[in-house]
Amino acid sequence: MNLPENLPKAELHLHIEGTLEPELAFALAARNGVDLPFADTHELREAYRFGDLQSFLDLYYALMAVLRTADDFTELADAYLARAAAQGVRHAEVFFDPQAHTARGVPVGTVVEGLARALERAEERHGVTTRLIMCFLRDLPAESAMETLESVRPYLRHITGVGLDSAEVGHPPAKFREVYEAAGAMGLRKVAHAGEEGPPAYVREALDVLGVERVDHGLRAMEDPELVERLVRERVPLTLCPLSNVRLRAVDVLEDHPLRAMMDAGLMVTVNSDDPAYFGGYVGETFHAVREALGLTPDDLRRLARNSFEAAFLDDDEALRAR
Ligand code: ES4
Ligand code: ZN
Repeated sequence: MNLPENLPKAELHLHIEGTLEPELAFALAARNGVDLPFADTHELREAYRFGDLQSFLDLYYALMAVLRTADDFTELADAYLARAAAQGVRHAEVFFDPQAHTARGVPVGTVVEGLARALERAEERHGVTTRLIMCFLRDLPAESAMETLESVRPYLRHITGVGLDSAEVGHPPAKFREVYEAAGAMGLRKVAHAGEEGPPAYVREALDVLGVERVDHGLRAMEDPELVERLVRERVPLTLCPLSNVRLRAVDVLEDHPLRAMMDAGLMVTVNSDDPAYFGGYVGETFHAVREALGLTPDDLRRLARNSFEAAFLDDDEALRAR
């Protein structure tokens, strides 16, 4: 069906580990002999009542224990790409968290090669072009991020950029100044989560200290009119994740989400799913939900889709072909 929410679009804020559905988690647990602290998928879904970012992250890191082999990562990414393609995604920029896996004894090469296998065949299989972005866990020391960056040198052909995620408050972007400088010197593009739970100052720092080209979330920028003006003037893309913001209690209900106000302010915003297995919807469902809750028009949805291709790490001719 040609629903307005299924129009061609790019997804720019998607954690591949956040696409781990309960059914796949249990299948991989059985295959890999991993014990999950939940009896079944129903009991696991019952645990998806989050109070804030940290309560989500605790479950997100715990469930990753089932991801062990390159095939596991390939299967995970393939399942996401198939679902995304069915909802109109033509281009996906996929985040992964190398440190969450190396800390469990899974080599970074296993993760990258497993994901890359799925991503590289996605254009042929699903009609989706892809990029891979490695995120540093900001609640770990900057030294660990630097070691992680060094460790992917053999796999750089698979990796387009770096990002920054996990627990935001107390871990300002400036903590990673040197890591981002080194990433830039390696030819990597730069994004960072900022202004999800953290203050507007973190958004400024991500721009000024890290030199990011896009801001992931950026929700709390709305508290600072001068910052909004700058983001508009510089056309800095913000990758919003409205369902995530509701589930992690950054906004009370979707009807209160500032997406519409941000569009009206002239901000370059995109709509994304973040961790769709946990937050109640992939990008098609997300477009549908914001359309209903905020009364977005077909024109608004087309603008969001256009923004997503403009903000993507694609050349102009690639972006045109993807649309
Ligand atoms: C995340 Cl929603 C969110 N925020 C920060 N870090 C994350 N990692 C995965 N999902
Ligand atoms: Zn995120």
